[in-house]
Amino acid sequence: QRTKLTYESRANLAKSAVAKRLFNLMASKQTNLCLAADLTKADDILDIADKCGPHICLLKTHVDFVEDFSEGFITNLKSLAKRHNFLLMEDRKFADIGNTVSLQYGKGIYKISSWADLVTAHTLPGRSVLQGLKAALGPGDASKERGVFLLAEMSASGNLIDDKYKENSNKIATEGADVDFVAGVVCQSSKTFAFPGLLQLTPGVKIDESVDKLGQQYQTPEHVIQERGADIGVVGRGILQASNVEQAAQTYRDRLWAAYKDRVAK
Ligand code: 5BU
Repeated sequence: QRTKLTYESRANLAKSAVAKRLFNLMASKQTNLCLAADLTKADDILDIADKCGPHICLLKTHVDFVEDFSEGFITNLKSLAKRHNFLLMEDRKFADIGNTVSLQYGKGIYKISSWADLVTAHTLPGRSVLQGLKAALGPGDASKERGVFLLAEMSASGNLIDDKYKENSNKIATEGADVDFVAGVVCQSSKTFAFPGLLQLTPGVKIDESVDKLGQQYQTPEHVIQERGADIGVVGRGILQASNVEQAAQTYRDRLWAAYKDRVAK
């Protein structure tokens, strides 16, 4: 069973080079916390990345709501990622035809493929979404340094994803010529996929409060790791709105990691 294996043993099973890197980073840094840095000012994102950097394996962005985006912001974010040893994920949720996602990934103001180690994509368009994203990287080995998390479930209440969609998403993640480009799956349940070389990323994590006003549904760190099979827990407002963000990051890190240690020990 996937959830019983350690991150270091699963690194050897990963087909994606970025997934392998992330599994190893998590094991050596002892963290399975992803920070959702959902702030609208570049300096505020850099500040929180610096404060929480020592506690996270991954920093997740939504660059399209950063009001003062610049190349300098990306340069600084990349240097923080290097200094504190975490990867960058742009949660772009690509969902168009191959040619369009290729342009959205590689071009425009954000040039996402030039800096984001990982991106997210919907499986709604089918396999061509992977082919399109890969095409933005050009020929050669560039895709080895980049990876995609495919969405198989969402934490929003009333979302339209059903069992058939989940099953087909899982097939796209595990079968076919582009599986070396898939680092993991964004989902809410361990039953969504079985392959241990993929990472399960689960958003909707908070110590208290079970919902927000706009349909977000939360689970505790222990619940997502032990009952829902998450490998990485995504925390945004649970940390961002704390009076001491550094301390909150430490708390989430400790609780997510302890839950993982418990899971593999049982
Ligand atoms: P929160 O502040 O912890 O609720 O932020 C959660 C983040 O995860 C936010 O950036 C969302 O865009 C993201 N997310 C999510 O909440 N639920 C999902 O199913 C997916 C992404 Br996919």
